[in-house]
This record gives sequence, C-alpha cells and structure tokens, in this order.
Amino acid sequence: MKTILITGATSGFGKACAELFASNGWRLILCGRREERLTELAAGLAVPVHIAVFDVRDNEQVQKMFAAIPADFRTIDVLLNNAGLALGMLPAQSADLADWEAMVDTNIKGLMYMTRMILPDMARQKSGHIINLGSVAGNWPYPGGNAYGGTKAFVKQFSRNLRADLHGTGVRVTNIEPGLAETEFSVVRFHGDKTQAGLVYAGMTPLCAADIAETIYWAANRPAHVNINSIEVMPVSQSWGPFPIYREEEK
Ligand code: NDP
Ligand code: 8X3
Repeated sequence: MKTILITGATSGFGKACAELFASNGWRLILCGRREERLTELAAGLAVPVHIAVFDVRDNEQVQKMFAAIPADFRTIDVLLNNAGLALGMLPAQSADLADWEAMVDTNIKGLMYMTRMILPDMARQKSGHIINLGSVAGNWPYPGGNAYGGTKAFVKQFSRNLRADLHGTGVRVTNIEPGLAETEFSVVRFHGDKTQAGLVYAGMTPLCAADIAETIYWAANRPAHVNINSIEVMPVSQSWGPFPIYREEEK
C-alpha cells in the first residue's frame, strides 16, 4: 500500500486528492489547520488515515508533525505540497504588505519546510515523488497577480532545481499549474467576500477540484522511470488577451 502526505486536505484540491487516492487504496496523511474537517473527511475514507493538524508556516510545527508520524505511515511515496493561498488582488502599489507576507510564508516557506524535511528520507530510499501546486499565475502575469504570481514562479523554479539536485536518486518532482478552479480559493483571496468570489466564476465553467485531483493522480501513477516535470491546465474558457498598450489619451 502506497502512502501520500497531502497538505491542505481540508478543502479544494487537497480534499479531492484525499478522496481519489483513498478510493484507489492509498494510505493517507492528511494535513491542515481545521481539525474538524480532517476528522470528518477521514471518517468517510476506507483506508488507514493519519491526521496532522498544523500550520505549514511554522517550521517547528512542521518538524514536530514529522516526528509524530506513526511507524506504519513513515515511508512516504508522495508529498503533495498543496497548502497555499492568494490574498487580495489590488495593484502592487496599494496591496496589503501583510497579505504578501502571508503568501510568501505559506506558498514559499511552508512548501520549503515540508520539502526539506522529507527529502533526506526519499533520497536515501531512492524513491519518492514531490508534487507541488504551482499555478498559471507563476507562468503568466496578470493585474493584481503581483506577489501571488511571484510565489508560484518560485514554486516552478524550485521544482526544477529540485530535479537537478535529485539527479540520480530516483526521486521525482512535478509542478502542477492550474488555471481558474472553483474551490474556496477565491473566498480566501477576497477575505471571505463570497459575492466577489462568485463573480470570478460567473458565466463560465471553471475547473473543479476533481479535475486537478485526476491530473495529480495521473502524474503520481506514471511508471517509475517517467518524470512529469509540469502540467499546465486551464478551463477552456480561460485564455490570453492582447498586451494592453497605454495611450496618451487614456483617462
Ligand atoms: P482552498 O482554499 O480550497 O484550499 C487551500 C488549502 O490550503 C486548505 O486546505 C487550507 O487548510 C490549506 N492551507 C492554507 N494555509 C495553510 C497554512 N498556513 N497551514 C496549513 N494549511 C494551510 O484552495 P485550493 O484547493 O484551490 O488551493 C490549493 C492550492 O492550489 C494552493 O496552493 C493554490 O494556490 C493552488 N491553486 C489554486 C487554484 C485555483 O484556482 N483554485 C489555481 C492554481 C493553483 P486550512 O485552512 O484548514 O489550514
Ligand atoms: C489560481 C489561478 O488564475 O486565479 O492560482 O491565478 S489564478
């Protein structure tokens, strides 16, 4: 039985991955800050589940979590670095610095803490797979994407550099880069404003959490000699626009 550790399993992609991997017989380590959600999720799954309640931004909590993993769950085949968030969509010149710091602490530092803890074991066992949640925002700029896109660009390049360092170990690294997907993502981004969040998906069909879970499951289940470096996925109704050109007569 294989084991996957999923950060951010209380909602969205992480929860959908927990359900999909469990239905395919994987043992799960489910992480998040909202304990009651993890307990409820675990209760509905017919595989062994270890719950870990902690904040990925706190390296001491991350280290304690790894130390407390029960023996049966210690050989981790896949680390899914999924916990993350966007906060705000204001232009950089008026953005809230606290939002920027929270995104850096979660999307960059939290992901690094998790990865650094698990890599020595994976390198020693000469197998394992780090799957990171990047974003189209790490590939393409858009107004208001500023620090969020910056954190996901970090995730992209960090993923590639991990592959370089892990050369010869057999450890795989994949960066998943979704576009618009309806989860709790936009409610979090707009600080709980459900109306504003709903407008993001109005009149279009966004990706859903199951779409990304299936993509992640596929990447995790390629033969051991195959490394999927990255997968960018958008809803059909999301694409690119022309470069805006500022004209002197604009008001
Ligand atoms: P959700 O808001 O639905 O889920 C986010 C998850 O991250 C929650 O389970 C939350 O758990 C966890 N999380 C957030 N902060 C922390 C923290 N400090 N410590 C521990 N866990 C934390 O969003 P999605 O499922 O959409 O997002 C998952 C990932 O996918 C993120 O990295 C996001 O940036 C990325 N992504 C999302 C896209 C989208 O359009 N939805 C597109 C591209 C990428 P809890 O609050 O319980 O701790
Ligand atoms: C989330 C997708 O397009 O809102 O990473 O940045 S997008």
